[in-house]
Amino acid sequence: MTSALIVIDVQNDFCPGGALAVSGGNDIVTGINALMDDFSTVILTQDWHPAGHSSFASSHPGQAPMDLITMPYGPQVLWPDHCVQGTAGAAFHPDLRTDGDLIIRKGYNPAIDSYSAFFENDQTTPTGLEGYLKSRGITRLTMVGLALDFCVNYSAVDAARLGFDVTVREDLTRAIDMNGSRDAALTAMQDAGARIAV
Ligand code: VGL
Ligand code: ZN
Repeated sequence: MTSALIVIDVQNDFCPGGALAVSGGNDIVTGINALMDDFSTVILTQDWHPAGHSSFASSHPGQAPMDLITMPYGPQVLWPDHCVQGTAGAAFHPDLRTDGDLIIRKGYNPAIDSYSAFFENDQTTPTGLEGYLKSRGITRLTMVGLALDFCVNYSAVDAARLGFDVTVREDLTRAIDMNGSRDAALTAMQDAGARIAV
């Protein structure tokens, strides 16, 4: 089986000091860099929002970050402005190796958020990653990165549903963990058939 490492959203805004900082987000960089040596295919994802994105609380008068609203495609957590295209916050962590094969950007549609590396949050608009992997004969995926309970979770669940053999290296992730979202994510990923490894 041909394998790929998928490195999710290891960007400045998800690391301490960033706009949507995940506690300990920077601690996983060294381990991820080392793990890249074990894979012939490495794919990085990058959360990449236009200014004024509909997932930002600032785009919804009267709403605050972490509020939950209903969008035409379903429930959506509202976030602080983060990973705005071309800003320092959207850049990869400066120590992250970026010599991978493919960088896939997501969340650029102003009206739809995109946690998953495979589909936007409408769960139907593809990013193209499935085709990239399948056309290259890749069947097995290892996932690491940020945040465990959002973008890693949605990516792992979608990948398992698409038939990939998925392992999440939990030690190389960190979670936002709001309202039990970390535990819920671990359950969701396992229920979808992903393996949680440390
Ligand atoms: C993410 C919230 C908003 C993530 C991205 O990378 O997990 N979370 N945008
Ligand atoms: Zn985002």
